[in-house]
Amino acid sequence: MLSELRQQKFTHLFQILDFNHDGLLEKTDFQSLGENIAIFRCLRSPSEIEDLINRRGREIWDAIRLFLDDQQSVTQCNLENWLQFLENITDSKNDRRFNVLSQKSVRDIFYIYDKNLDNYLSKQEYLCFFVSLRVGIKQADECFRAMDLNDDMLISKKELHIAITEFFKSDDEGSPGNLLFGDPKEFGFKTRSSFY
Ligand SMILES: [Ca+2]
Ligand SMILES: [Ca+2]
Ligand SMILES: [Ca+2]
Repeated sequence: MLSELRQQKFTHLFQILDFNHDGLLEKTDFQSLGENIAIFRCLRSPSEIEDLINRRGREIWDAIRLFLDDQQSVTQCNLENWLQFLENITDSKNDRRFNVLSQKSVRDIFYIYDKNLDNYLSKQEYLCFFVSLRVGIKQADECFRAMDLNDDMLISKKELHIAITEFFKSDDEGSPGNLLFGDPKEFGFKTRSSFY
């Protein structure tokens, strides 16, 4: 069973991914979010970064479909399915797979958002991450500071990896990584009309 905190975090992530806010994840949500990221990251086609964003969107969607139906006839994923999908990925029996995925996510996020290639995410680069995911930037400062564990005003790959692991695994209200995609409490479980 997922704890209430993890349900809240995963629901928040669902709302970010559900680009057209219809309460279902579909292939088009990942395509639209990919386009949005490319716009806010100021990518010009053709772009290898944009290709990676689109490829990852397809991979995540395919993984969801595969989990929900071996025949891949699934065309939609509701919140309940999404929570089951993440419960499975973050189950301790799948630790090795989770670790591979989290390392890959760190590499991808840096590939997309570390614009000046210094192997750190500056606050400005992190703001781009927030805006491209349409997370309210008024929380960005608090979230950035929470994840910047050594207070050097930069997020290292290690700090991001800790944050990703905490976001998906931690049941502790005080874990800084809970704030990776913004404060879930600001959005969590609100109705669609009050959410946007
Ligand atoms: Ca949708
Ligand atoms: Ca950088
Ligand atoms: Ca730091």
